[in-house]
Amino acid sequence: MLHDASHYAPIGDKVILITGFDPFGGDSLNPSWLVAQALDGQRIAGHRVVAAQLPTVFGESLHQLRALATAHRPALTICLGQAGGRSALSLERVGININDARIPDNVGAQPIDTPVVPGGPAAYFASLPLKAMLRSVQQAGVPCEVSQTAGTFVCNHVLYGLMHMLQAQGVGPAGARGGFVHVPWLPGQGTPSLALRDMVRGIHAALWAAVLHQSDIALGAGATH
Ligand code: PCA
Repeated sequence: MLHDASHYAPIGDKVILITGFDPFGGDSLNPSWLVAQALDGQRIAGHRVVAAQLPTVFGESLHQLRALATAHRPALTICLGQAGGRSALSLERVGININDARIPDNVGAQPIDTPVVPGGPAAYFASLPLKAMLRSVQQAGVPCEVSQTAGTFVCNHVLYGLMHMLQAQGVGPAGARGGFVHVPWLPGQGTPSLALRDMVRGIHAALWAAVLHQSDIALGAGATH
């Protein structure tokens, strides 16, 4: 974990919190954490990046995210996760209020059709300028897409829980924004894959765009299915 006291924000320094997950499902590494680590401490347009690892565990992942948000009060929170089988960085549009685990999480829990937040709304949109981020990542030469589903495992759980914290519970500073990006496998984990340096370059470009665009641009990136 990199969020020790030395990473706490001095007054006036805005924080970008970027998280990655520990390995899950039999993998020995998780590229989302390698990307987050690579960006830790970087300065982006007057913001400082703080990286932290979340466990691939229902419930506990959100407890830790809440503690991080309370400690660092990030202006921007972007959680990263691995999505094996995808070929591009996937900017997630929406988190839904459901846990439906196809495989057990890292403590063996496998919830089926339970809510992330009992009584919560069906879904929350990410509060990120997705199209501006898409353009920025593509201009950096890294494959990128807008995704309409973050699945129903721990990544969707974290995206929904993050947006519930920000939008319903007011955790963090006023105007704090957040969302989620899935990354492909690394070469050696499976096919298709993306090199770590490309993931890092792409996420860096996405963070730049997110900080610089308070509102989004109009750019077609929808899907028919
Ligand atoms: N990916 C999983 C959970 C942890 C991760 O990196 C998911 O997509 O839900």
